[in-house]
Amino acid sequence: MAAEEIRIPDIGDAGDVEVIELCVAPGDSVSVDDPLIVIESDKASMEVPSTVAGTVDRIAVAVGDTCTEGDLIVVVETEADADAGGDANGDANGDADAEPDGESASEIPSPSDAAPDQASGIDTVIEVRVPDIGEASGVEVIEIMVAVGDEVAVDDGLVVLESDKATMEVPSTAAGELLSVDVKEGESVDEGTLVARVRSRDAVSAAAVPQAPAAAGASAASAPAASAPADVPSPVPVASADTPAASGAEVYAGPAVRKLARELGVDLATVMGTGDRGRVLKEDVHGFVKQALSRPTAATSGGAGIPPIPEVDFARFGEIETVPLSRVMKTGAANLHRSWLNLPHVTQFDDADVTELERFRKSVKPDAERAGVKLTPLPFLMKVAAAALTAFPRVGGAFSSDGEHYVLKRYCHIGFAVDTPDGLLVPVVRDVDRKGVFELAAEIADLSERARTKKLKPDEMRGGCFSISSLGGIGGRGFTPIVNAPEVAILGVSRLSTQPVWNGEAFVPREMLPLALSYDHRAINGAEAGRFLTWYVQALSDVRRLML
Ligand code: CAO
Repeated sequence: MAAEEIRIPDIGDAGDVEVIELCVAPGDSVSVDDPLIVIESDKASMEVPSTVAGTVDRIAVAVGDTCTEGDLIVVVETEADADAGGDANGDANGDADAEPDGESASEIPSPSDAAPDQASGIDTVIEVRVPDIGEASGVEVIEIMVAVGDEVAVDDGLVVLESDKATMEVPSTAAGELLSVDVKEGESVDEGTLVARVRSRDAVSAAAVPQAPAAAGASAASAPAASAPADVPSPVPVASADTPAASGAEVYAGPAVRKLARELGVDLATVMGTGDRGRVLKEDVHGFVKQALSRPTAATSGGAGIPPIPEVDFARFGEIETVPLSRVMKTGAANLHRSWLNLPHVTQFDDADVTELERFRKSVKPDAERAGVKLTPLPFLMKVAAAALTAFPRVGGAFSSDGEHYVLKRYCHIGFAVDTPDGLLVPVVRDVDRKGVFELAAEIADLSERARTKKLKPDEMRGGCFSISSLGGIGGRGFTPIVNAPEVAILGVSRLSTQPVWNGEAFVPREMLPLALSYDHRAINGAEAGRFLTWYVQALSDVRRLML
């Protein structure tokens, strides 16, 4: 028997980390790579796996403790001879001879454990690895954007990764010839996984992890195990599910809990966390499953007791083609369904007379063009919505999931639906109340362009108080949008048209904009929604009212 001390491994530049979960208890049997504890930094949470097999003798940390690299966390009794464990200090000092080495103690592979460089002369081979991808792990490679032999520039996308919550490109950290692509489509990768190798003649980018030419024997173990992912630029998240309710991204849970939820098919966003600051614990996931299983089920029912739509073999009726849905589309569909089922939706309609506003918009379009922005009605609709939300703060608030309280927000962030080839995305414009219309137009153009080219960051799709879905550029006379929960209301905008309007004496041609306000009837009642929409319509009809 030998007592092996397991310590916090190299965690790059993460600095102090908090212990947020203990995965084992004294007396538990553990195998190599079994998670012992979960630690969390500002950027990510990660499991610290056991580097040996044996029985947990002692746990040296508690939930909430702050630790750093090299701190003792667990003592494991092993059958092996004490020496066999080598450096049982988690190899914080980089002793590569030790059997349970520093790298295996970290879930993040060393950035420089590379194959020998084939380059000669002054060539440098740069390894491009999966950078810090937040809490996402086991993300799928959905697209290889380059081929061996390609010339790539710094920041050129090499591969596209997709997690539950986002799609992101991994950019090249060096310019040069692509020597290898080390991942395949469909493969699951984590932070630190080698993506590609680039032969670079340029100076090595600070972000890159160079493999020195002919540096045979260079100690791989001497490279900080987690520093490369922390050093390399963040991947460019390019799309994210339009996330109405708490998305997986917003759920506060450690990787072990996320893994358990994945295994059990539980959507973490629907689990109420009972841990500190609402953290979802394993017990919460188990309790959720237990409760779901004990619910009465009807043999003829689908989810929520709704009769399922029958499976049909369409091929019986003619030739068909099955097209896989993108992850964004799937997540979006689930979120829309969840909002539709959870929120009692009511939709209220009105037409705004935007004749004067349109005249004004057209008159300032040349100014906008000179300022480099295209001025559509949307930034005006957004700006006036911000004023309406200030006048009716409950419409931009949130209804607590326990039905006990209401959240009023002292900020005014408005999302807008963007139709992209990957599915519907809802980027959020921050502080709309504090921005001018030209500034809003520029932001709308930038966010929708980046939504369509997969360059949006997940954070740019969070934090909305209200959403606008504008189909005005496409057409249609009206539609009933689904609330982007946990927001309370969404405005559907259709195509404006010239209508004959009675002014008390005669019918006059006016530019009328059809609007539909869908709202969560639990959060606001019809009268409040009616007042909100009426206020909004009047303000659009005469924006001078905003000065009153
Ligand atoms: N009525 C008439 N014309 C309108 C209009 C309206 N309500 N809104 C916009 N237009 C015009 C614009 O002025 C522009 O005309 P010009 O090209 O002559 O200047 C044209 O329609 C195209 O506008 P746009 O779509 O490029 O720009 P936008 O600011 O109106 O919208 C965006 C941007 C990103 C919201 C839009 O491109 C989009 O993706 N819409 C789809 C949203 C969607 O899918 N919603 C449904 C979600 S399900 O609830």
